[in-house]
Amino acid sequence: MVAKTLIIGACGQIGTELTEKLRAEKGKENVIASDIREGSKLLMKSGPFEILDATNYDALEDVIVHYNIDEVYLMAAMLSGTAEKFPMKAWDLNMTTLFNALNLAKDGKISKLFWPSSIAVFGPTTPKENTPQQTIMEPSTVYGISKQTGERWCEYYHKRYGVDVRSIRYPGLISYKTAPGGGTTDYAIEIFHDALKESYYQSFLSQETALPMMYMDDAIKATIQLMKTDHTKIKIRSSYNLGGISFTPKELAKAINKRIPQFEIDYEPDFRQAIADSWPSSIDDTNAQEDWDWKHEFDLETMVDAMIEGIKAAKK
Ligand code: AKB
Repeated sequence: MVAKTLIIGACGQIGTELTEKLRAEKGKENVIASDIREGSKLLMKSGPFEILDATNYDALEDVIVHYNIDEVYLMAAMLSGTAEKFPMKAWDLNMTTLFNALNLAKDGKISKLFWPSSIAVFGPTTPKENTPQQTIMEPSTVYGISKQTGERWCEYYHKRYGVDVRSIRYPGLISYKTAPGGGTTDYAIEIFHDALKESYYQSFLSQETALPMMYMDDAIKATIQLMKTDHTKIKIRSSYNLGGISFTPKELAKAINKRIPQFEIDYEPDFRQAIADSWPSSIDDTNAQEDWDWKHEFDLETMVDAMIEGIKAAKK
């Protein structure tokens, strides 16, 4: 029998594409999408959908029992930019949903849990280039603090209760199917939409701000690959570093200029500059490569092509 999957936060940037991919792989009736509010009609019609507030333990348990769920992808979170505006709300959402899922796993209600961490777990005292898996971690953002704390709890629940929890420290994720929600790396998505619409973009990060990034197809591939890996191979139960591409707004603008020659960019850094300055500029993901054969496919040029083609095709 195919294991039934629940995706929490299915209408978000990662959740939408993850739901689509898992439904294609496992059959639509085996993948239950859920979110606190309705999302795209396409996603809601392509299989079972539940309105679910995952901070509510009983409501989450009801859905899990009702559908006989085996594995959960907990993709609901408040991202870095928004979390700085609503610190307590972000802490509550990011931690309560994680504890609810970890406790349901501990009580045997589900057998496997995916929880996303982020490069935000690192801070200004972390080595910036090729940041290792294990290093100084003093995050200075609300979002980063919640992700680092979450990682410690994931490892604790695995060691103490045997919970099969798996996690990735996502870099900035670049996609065109769903708008991102309140992150610092969102400029790398907005730039494409504005370039195609008005040949101009005002960046909220400075031109030399290098950040680790990844095209969504690679991120979805990594997530599903990690969940399919035999549990004996998973050596890290906090969260795996994941590399991908690293570029600055200036380098991205140059790559877009090759395809849209009239495109122009200005730089007007806002409060998100301080967040970006506290994060690594590139990531060492040797552990993911060694433990579960991770390898990314998209580089800067192929990602730019995919974004421009994707946005154009979606408009037709
Ligand atoms: C954000 O910018 O907050 C996210 C992240 C790096 O986790 N995209």
